[in-house]
Amino acid sequence: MTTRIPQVRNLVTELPGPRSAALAARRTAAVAAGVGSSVPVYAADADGGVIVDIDGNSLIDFGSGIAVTSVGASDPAVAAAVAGQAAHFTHTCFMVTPYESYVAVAERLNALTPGDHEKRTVLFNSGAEAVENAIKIARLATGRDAVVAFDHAYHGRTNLTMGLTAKSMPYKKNFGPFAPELYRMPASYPYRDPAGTDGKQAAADAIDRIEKQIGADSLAAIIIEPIQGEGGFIVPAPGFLPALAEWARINGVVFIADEVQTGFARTGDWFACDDEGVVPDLITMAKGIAGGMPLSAVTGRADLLDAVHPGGLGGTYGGNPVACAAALAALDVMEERQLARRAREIGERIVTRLRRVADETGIIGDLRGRGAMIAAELVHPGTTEPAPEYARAAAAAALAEGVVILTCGTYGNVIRLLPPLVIGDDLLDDGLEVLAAALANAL
Ligand code: PLZ
Repeated sequence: MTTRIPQVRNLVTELPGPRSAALAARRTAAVAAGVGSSVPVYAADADGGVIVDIDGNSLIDFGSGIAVTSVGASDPAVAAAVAGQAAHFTHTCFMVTPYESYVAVAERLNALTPGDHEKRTVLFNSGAEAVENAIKIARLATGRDAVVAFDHAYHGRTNLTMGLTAKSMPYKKNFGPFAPELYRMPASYPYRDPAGTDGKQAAADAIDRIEKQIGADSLAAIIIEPIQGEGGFIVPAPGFLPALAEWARINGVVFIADEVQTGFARTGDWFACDDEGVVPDLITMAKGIAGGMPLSAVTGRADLLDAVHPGGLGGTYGGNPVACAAALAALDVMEERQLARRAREIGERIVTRLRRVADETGIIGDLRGRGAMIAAELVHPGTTEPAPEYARAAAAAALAEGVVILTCGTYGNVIRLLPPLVIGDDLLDDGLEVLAAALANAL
């Protein structure tokens, strides 16, 4: 693999360096305090598995901008597609003067997503917008109102999606009131919930509650992340998703898989649903779809999407032509470089290294995930008591050594790894050594 930027970790200042520190001061005076940043260094360049900051430090990227830059942050084919499209037209609005790339992206998504039934696609800008629209479509198509989401869920920050998101701080607190007819059900969280280790039983419990508290004939949709992302990379027990999907099918409830974080080769398949052969009625996608350009999509059953009256779906920027060009290029890169297979190799390397850390330190209560979406849930040794302070300390220590690590989890105690799928083994191993030492020192 050729990269523009040398694929090495190299610190030339303390972090943050002087230029980043100066920008932080400007930022405080200009940018709303409500927007946080995990890392206090400012980016100048990024390529492959490396982010270069404005002080000249080269950091290893284990976050991909929250699972976005799977093909790298400046893949040459994506960059050329963006520049090529921008040189012709940056925007016309698909609702005014349509263009081919939107149609081509829809064709690609219809073919790539699970199931060989007739499908349609509609494009938007953000993950939250895709989720909002999936719910709109499900409600219109079923004529029902209620929507079920799950414990530990994350679906976005707009009003409807905030309501679907489980965690109060920082996402929801004091931002209400939230939309009505949203119901929350227990998820399958095998590590924390013994009942959740039997996927079929966990689904039966959720279904029983749905039937008692809502009634199937009032329920428009069930929305679920096949692996819960922000909630802590929670992989449901086998059988949970298929049982929910099957119940939804029998009861005319729209089963929506939110694959915004799990999609596009990240988990070692095109989509996380592929693992158990689950075929959602609708699937929401964003993040990895377009090599870093803002684009999102709802793809699903043609009868559901085509139930909406002409003009009922849209938005000024949805399916922007520059983003569509980037998506077509990024999808080619994923196919040509077999990034789904690479995701599995990356995951195995990560798990092998972190398994040793688990044995040596006792602070990893659960090591889980799939493909290049791996997390370590940190606990006080010998207990299952969440240790968010270890997660914070380990992420900070790794950053000080030049490795960007994200945390997540309902309890804030999860270290998550989402490296670009184009990262090389040497860089990956170097980053893992840094993380291993940071975890060992967190105790
Ligand atoms: N659905 C499953 O993971 C976004 C959010 C980070 P947007 N996750 C990262 C943050 O703190 O804002 C996400 C997701 C799932 C929906 C979304 C929302 O996607 O593109 O951020 O709107």
